[in-house]
Amino acid sequence: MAAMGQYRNIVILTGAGVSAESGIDTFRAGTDGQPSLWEQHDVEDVATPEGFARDPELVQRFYDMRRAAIQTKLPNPAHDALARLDAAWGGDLLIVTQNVDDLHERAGARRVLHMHGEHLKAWCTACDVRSPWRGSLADYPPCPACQARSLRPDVVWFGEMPYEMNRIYAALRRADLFVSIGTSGAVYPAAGFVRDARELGAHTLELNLERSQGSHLFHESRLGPASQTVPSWVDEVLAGA
Ligand code: BV8
Repeated sequence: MAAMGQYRNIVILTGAGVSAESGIDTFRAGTDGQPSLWEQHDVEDVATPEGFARDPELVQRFYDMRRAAIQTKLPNPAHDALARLDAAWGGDLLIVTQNVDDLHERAGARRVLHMHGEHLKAWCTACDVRSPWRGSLADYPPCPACQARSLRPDVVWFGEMPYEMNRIYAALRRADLFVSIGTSGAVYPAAGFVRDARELGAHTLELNLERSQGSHLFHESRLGPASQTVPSWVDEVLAGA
């Protein structure tokens, strides 16, 4: 097992920036000029229950397009490094991801929690069962469990409760290191975790392409692309730095 330097229990929060170099669009345009999701779609229309009730076809197509797109992408060195850390780390480690892609898992990470749901799952609003799903939902296929044509993306929209909040706060209470990677710090409650971790005594580190809305809350911020900053940080922490 890895040398255990000054840290034992780690919570890592990831956002769209960790998947950007895999070719998955982030939500908010950064300075890198990449297209961003919320520039092309109004959040209210495609990422809220109200938007889904108003125009379900629009929302289903928005998620169908993204669900198909992620299946053509590959993990990048940031995902690979986090998987390597997960495999080697003897203490507690939890990767809390805001992302709905499966690139952490495809890189080999095991201790992953999708607080905003997953593209590759469908949630039946008739029987509440969640099923693995890779295809389209816009043509209203039957739920594998109850056959009702009531499937929606298993994704947490604005105004909906993120998943496993108790498990996340329990991990934050035990953490002595909190690392935030590739997130703008724009959306709560995820954006508040750094404040919670800090108040609970953890060291807080941000790895991001540019300063985020929460940068001032971190003990330390390292700027650069995740494919570079994450592997070098993982090497450091495995060396017991
Ligand atoms: C809730 C899934 C109650 C869907 C998403 C007023 C004040 C405070 C809060 C609120 C408020 N009004 C409303 C709220 C609550 C609301 C909220 O926070 N709104 C914001 C807009 C103010 N939140 C909610 O509704 C949440 N639910 O609050 O329930 C509750 C409260 C407490 C406890 C329990 C329950 C639910 C929000 C979930 C919405 N769903 N995603 C989908 O994917 O389609 S949100 C989505 O945007 C992401 O999941 C993520 O959470 C969020 C932010 O995105 P990021 O991942 O940060 O991506 P972004 O593009 O913004 O930034 C990318 C970053 O990466 C940038 O900083 C960039 O510089 C960097 N980067 C880019 N390239 C690279 C890079 N970094 C490194 N390397 C690179 N190569």
